[in-house]
Parts: sequence; C-alpha cells; structure tokens
Amino acid sequence: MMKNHFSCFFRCLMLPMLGLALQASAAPSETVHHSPVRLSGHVPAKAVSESVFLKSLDANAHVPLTFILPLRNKAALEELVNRIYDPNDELYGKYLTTEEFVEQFAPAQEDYDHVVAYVNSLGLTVTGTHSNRTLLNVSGPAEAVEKAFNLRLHHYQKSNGRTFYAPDNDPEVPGSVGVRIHGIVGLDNHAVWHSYIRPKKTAEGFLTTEAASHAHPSGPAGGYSPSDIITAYDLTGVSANGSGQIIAMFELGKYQASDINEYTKYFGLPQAKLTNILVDGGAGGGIDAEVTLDIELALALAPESQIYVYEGPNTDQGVLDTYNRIATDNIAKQVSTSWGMGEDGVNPQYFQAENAIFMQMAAHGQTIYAAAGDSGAYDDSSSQSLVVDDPASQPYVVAVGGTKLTVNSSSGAYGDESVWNEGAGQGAGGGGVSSYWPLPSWQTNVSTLYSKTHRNVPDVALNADPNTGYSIFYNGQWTTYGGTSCAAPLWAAFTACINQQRVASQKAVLGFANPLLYAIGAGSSYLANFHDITTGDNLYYSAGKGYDNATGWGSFIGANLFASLTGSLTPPPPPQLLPRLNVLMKHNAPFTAGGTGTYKIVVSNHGNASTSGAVTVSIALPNGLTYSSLSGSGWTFDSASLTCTQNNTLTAGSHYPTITLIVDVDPNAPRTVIPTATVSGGGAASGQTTTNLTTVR
Ligand SMILES: [Ca+2]
Repeated sequence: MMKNHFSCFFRCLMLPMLGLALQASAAPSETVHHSPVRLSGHVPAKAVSESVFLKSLDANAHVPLTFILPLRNKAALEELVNRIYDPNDELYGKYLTTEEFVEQFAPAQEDYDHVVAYVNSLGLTVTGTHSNRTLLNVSGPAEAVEKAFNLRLHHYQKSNGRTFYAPDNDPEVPGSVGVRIHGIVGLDNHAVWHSYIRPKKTAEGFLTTEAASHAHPSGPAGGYSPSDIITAYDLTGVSANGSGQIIAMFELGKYQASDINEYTKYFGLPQAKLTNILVDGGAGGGIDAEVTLDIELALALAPESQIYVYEGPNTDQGVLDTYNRIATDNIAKQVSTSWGMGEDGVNPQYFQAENAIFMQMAAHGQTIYAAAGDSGAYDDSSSQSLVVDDPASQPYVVAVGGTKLTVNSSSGAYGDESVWNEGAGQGAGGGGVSSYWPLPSWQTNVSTLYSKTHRNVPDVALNADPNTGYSIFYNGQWTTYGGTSCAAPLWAAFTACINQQRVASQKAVLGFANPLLYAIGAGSSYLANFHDITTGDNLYYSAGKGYDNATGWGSFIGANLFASLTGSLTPPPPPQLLPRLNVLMKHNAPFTAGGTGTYKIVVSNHGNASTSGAVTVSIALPNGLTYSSLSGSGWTFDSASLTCTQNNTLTAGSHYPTITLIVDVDPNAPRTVIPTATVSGGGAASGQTTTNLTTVR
C-alpha cells in the first residue's frame, strides 16, 4: 500500500523534473563527436614516480578493465536522497526499490549498448554487465588494449619490491564514447586494498594466564567476549538480536566455517546463518583473519542475523563489482567493509564509481560502515602526509574510527575510553580530512570540525586497540584482535538490531545514518547517546569535547542510542507550511574552448506552501566563462549582476519556466569550470545553491 502510494507520488513529482533535465542535457547522439578525446586522471603519477621502470607489458598479458558510466540525473538523485533523509520532507524514509532506481537514475540502455558496441569493435571481450549499467567489465590482451586506447602499458617496481603495470598516457577514446563514460578502471594494477586488523602483540603463553587474572574482559586470550561488549557498551537492556535482518560483509578474502562455528559454540550463540556470494569467482588466496573476525563480531551483537559474505578479488575491478553487487542485490540493509586504501592512491574515476554505488545504497536505505584505517592521521603509513582512507571518507559512508576502551575488571562496566594510538607505525585510529570530497550538508552545523570545507572523518568510533581487543577464533585458535576492522562490523550489527526493531514497529529501516547521527551529535541529547572521547590523539588530530577528527562523535551508549534510533524520529514532526525552493543547473554535453555553451536553470518549489514575494536566482561564473545572454518566460534579468527575478507565485510542487543562460567559453578556459546558481526569496526559510561541474574540451 505504501509502495503504491509512493510510486504514484514519485512519478507525479519527479517525471516533470526529469523530463526537463533530459531536455536540458542534450543527448550525446545529437552532437557528433567522432574525433578522439583523451580522458584524464588515468596515470597513477604518485605510484609511478615512486617506482622504477622495468619493461613493457607482455603483448599477451591479460588486462581486465571496467568502463565507468555516470549516473543519469545525478543532481536529481542527490536532491532526492537529501529529501529521503530529511525528517520534515514527505519523502522521508521512502526508499527506492532497485527497479525504481534503474528506471530513474541508471545510465540509459542505449548509452550502455553504445559502449558495448565500441568494446566489441576493439576486439576486446565483455566479461560482465551490471543491472544498474554503471559498470561494464571488459578484458583483452595488453596489445589490444594499447592499440585501442593509443597508449603503452609499462611494468614498474616499487621500493618494497612489488611490481605493477600502468599506462604511460591517458586513454584515447572516440568522442561519442568519451561523453558516455567517467573513465576506465584497470589500466593500472598498482592498488591493493588493505584490511585493518591488528593482532595483539604478546608472548606465547601469556595469553592464557592473562585471561585467568581478571573477570573482565572474559574471553579466551584475555579479549572481549560478546557479553563483555554488551556490558561495556550498555546493550544489556536491548533484546533485539538481528533476527530477520541481513548483514552484508564486503570481503576480499575467505574464511572457514569451522572457525565461526567454534566461536558461536564457545559463547553459547546460535549457529551462524551464513551465505557466501562469490563475485567474479570470489576472493583468491587462503583464509583471512579479517573475514573471520568481521563475521564473528557481527554475530557477537546480532547472533540471529543472517550474514551474507560477499567475496570478490582484490583488484580495482573486483572491489567495484563486489560493492555494486551489494547495492544492486539490495537485500542487506546494513553493510560493513574493513578494506580500504589511502585516498592518495585512488584515481578520480574510481572515487566517482564508488560514489555512485554508495549513493545507490543510500537511495535503497542501506547503511554502510567502513573502517577508518589503522595508521592514525597518516593513512598510507609509508607517506609523511596527512591522508584519510577510502571508502571511509566517501560522503555516503559512515566512517568508523578507533578507541581504546578499558572496563572495570570486576564488573565489566564501561570504564574509560580514549583515542587508540600506540605510536607511529604501531596502530592508531584513522581520521582527518578528505582531500577530495567537499563538506557534506550534514556536517555543516558542527562547530568543532577541523575542516569547514571538506569531509571530516571519522563519523563514529568504537574500541579498536588490540591491547583491549576482541577474542576471535581464527584458523583453529584463539587470538585477540583490534583495529578499526573490529569497530565497523560491530556498528553494522548494532544497526541490524535497530532495523529489527524499526521493522517490528512498521518503520522504515535506518538507511544512511549520518544525517541522523549528526543531528543527535549536535543536539541536546548528545551525551546521553554517545560516549564523547576527549583524551588522546591519532598522531595529529586531538580528541576534544564533542565531534573531533580522531573519534567522530565517539562510541555508542547502546541502550540509549538504540532507543533514539528506533523511536524518536517517527512519526516525523508535522511539517511547517513553507515554500522550499530548489535550483537545478544543467548543461548540454561538454563545452568546447573558444565556443559557446548553454545552461538550463530550473527553479522548483518542493515545499508545502506557495511562494510569496519575488524569487531571485543569482548566477556566478568562474574564470573561463563569460556571460552572453539570459532568457526565460516571466523572468526579468540584470545582466550586470547576473540576477534573474520572478514576481509570479510558485505553487508547491511546481516549477518556473526554464532560464536559458548562454556563455562564451574562453579559448584558454580550464578543463573543468564550475558555475553556481543560488535561489533565494519567495518567503522560503533559506536559499539554496547548486553547482555544475562542466568539462571543457
Ligand atoms: Ca570527542
């Protein structure tokens, strides 16, 4: 019933908007682009500069590639996701099904087909297609890849001995393909994704004596048992156990079920309900402690949940395919990943490919937690610079940092918690500032952020110090493990319990949690819901009162945060009667230096009341673009200040006639220009600004 209602509402509201958007961004086929274009950002300059050239790649070497296609109507999707997570909006909690997502936001089938036809024409083989059409897996011999993209593939060796290949140039593709893709992943294979676990460093034999020396932590080898975690983080009064919920584990390794069975048996937990989903043939290599502890710790807090273990190969392609499978399956409403890489090792097209997947998860109501890394503020421990971890720094991911928790050795009650930091190179909770992602809207109202312009991480934290670590049964024996890898699955399991309760109360699942977690963090009930970590640092960022870039908002006070996340938000508060103005800015396919370009600007009213008084759109053009003309029915224009004014009333749910802005593109314009448009007035509570990232070729 809800679904039908929503589908109708969604269609009625969105289709006119999307129609406009499609109209505005002229289909690539209308403009013929047969001359080849060089894509950008495909040479891993940092890795190459730190390596020595060995030789050319063998002509017959097998090169797997993934073409990345951008989402259709990404700006509209961003706006929709914002509304889905706004408790005052009527779309609050109205998540999209996979079918709705594909219908509205997947790249067009004809664009996908165009790229497939191009790949076939090159003599490369399509090895995998995806239902959301954002990825296309391709493979071929090095010789064919070099010829196809007019570049050379070279073998390099890093100072640590590892070899990899990388292209000597960006790929060249026909213009008609260039406008349909973000880029190509896999022309280099320098990236290896790390897991974030730390075994406790201790002498053999010490483990058993330590376990016997105190009552808590009570697990084998002196680590935290499931009941220790429940006691310390105040979950004793929470009866939810994850029943009916599926937790997805993103993994690039394997586990053996006998380890999991021994863990559950030892602690008196029900037998684990495990399902393995092998992506691209599954992970290579043997069993991995990371996979094992992810599963065991999820079961520690949500023993009745089903665990779907998505296992893929440790390659760029394998990582994207595995995340994308979790999103397109859309059966797990909580996801945990403890695999990542320093942002400085990630290419722009890769950031964008991951981002599209995580945005789809948010649209579906899937919450993904990512370990923030184990090297403190210097995520890539080989570098001397401040780096945060991908995917934890992605804007639709909840980043989980690390603390050092101590408990009362007699009662097991929460004692003290500080930033996990054992010294440089020895392990510390990841955190800092993204160098890629701008400040997300849900971080704008936090006064203690280190950066006011870029995404701050982590968002939350939990115990991660191996010296106060968790008892894990791995490869036939008990070991104590720490690392932010332990903290992420525990948050996912906590979310499974929350979603069990929300479903039982006929509420939507939690979904992407940051808007809500930050609202609680910045509100008056913060200290009732979170342990605020105020002592220690992660080698650079210090903990402090409230949010900090070492531990985010801190760790959960289980029962209280559980109550807040299951009860306080629904029914949503009655909406205020206000117009809510939104502005969208679209452009026709890439601009040409020395030519002209057209932007279409649409102002709509998403509120529940008509506008009152004049509505103004202010446009700001960057260097490289010069004003040529403005037009649009019912608007008056001031070409000196680039403002557009409407005096007509705009009723709720409707939009004004489109504004057409024509600009001259400077012959020496930068490759990327970003104009902005801000709408204000009309009696709306606040203005709204949109940006448009335009490529100049
Ligand atoms: Ca704090």
